[in-house]
Amino acid sequence: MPPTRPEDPTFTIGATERETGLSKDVLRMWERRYGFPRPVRGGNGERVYASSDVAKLRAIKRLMDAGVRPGKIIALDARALDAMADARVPTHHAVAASAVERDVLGLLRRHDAAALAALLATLLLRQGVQQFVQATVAPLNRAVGDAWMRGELAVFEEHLYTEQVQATLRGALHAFARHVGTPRVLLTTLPGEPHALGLLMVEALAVPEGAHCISLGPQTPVEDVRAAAVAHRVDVVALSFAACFPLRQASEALASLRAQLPANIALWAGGELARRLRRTAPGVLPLADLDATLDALRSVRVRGAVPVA
Ligand code: B12
Repeated sequence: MPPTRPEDPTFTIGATERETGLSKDVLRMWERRYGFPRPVRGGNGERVYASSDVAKLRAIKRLMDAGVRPGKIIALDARALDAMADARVPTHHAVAASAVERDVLGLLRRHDAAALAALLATLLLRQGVQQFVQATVAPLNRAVGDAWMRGELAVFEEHLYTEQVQATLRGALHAFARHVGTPRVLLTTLPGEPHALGLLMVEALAVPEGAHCISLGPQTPVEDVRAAAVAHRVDVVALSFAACFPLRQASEALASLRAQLPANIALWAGGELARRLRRTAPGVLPLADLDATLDALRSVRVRGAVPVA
């Protein structure tokens, strides 16, 4: 472990927990089990962590979030961990698209919120809301997520990105306020799923297709989703699940909701996890990407019937 320099910031166990997302118990348990991290003791015998250890712990946590077991990587040095994170980030971007990504990531790192808001608004006006969601926001989400995964973006920078995109989409939707339309779509996520951008992306796709959307925002208990669906007389309940949401929890919650919902209300499940829901949720329509979502919405207009499963 590189020697710590006196000017290097040090972290208490509380600060290390906040910085890394790893609980105090896990930090103490790893220290005992793996001999890492190796805090020194402060004047009162409290643990004091070096910034290099905290950086390595963050890299380990990012890989854990992508499904890697800590025991397999804890002995690796920070460089090897970053290389492993890089290897997990698929290089799937066409050259053209990366110009916008480079600009947005640059503005996020320069903390230039005003220029970011202006760029997003310009792209939306140039492309129109549906194209903006599909051709700009979807790839940007991946670029921002991958940059966070590689430790190239801080959590607060990712948060700024989310807020700016949400503000841009909400601005467009509010400029188009409509109080009727079909199908009537209830949008939300279940408890434990904080990713709410997908809901707004679907709403921005659906409203221009004539749908009337009621968004409850993230984390609504299953029982309340049923009650809201009945109260708002909706045709569709549309839920979003990011890749990191536990599959079994999603399948069980969807099955329970399907059983509680009146049969005439369709249940759509979207988000990256939907790719893995195909076999596990009868009576639920998994829609993993935006093209499939648009097809489902357009088929309502063409066939006058809501696709159910
Ligand atoms: C912004 C963001 C956050 C924000 C969300 C803020 C907010 N208000 O929404 C915050 C900071 C809360 C967050 C938290 C976390 N995040 Co996050 N997040 C993202 C990010 C960058 C972008 C936006 C997003 O919400 N995407 C999720 C949806 C919109 O995208 P999608 O699943 O691909 O869905 C697509 C389609 O299916 C469709 N769609 C989406 N929803 C729906 C719904 C319906 C009905 C339909 C029809 C279609 C549809 O739209 C999308 C178009 O591309 C993504 C990166 C990415 N690649 O998307 C990471 C990402 C999803 N997060 C990730 C992780 C790991 C986390 C954390 C666990 C990190 C942590 N340790 O704390 C926590 C989650 C904690 C928890 N309790 O679950 C990982 C998941 C990796 C994995 N394979 O498991 C990702 C992919 C980043 C990465 N590259 O590693 N995150």
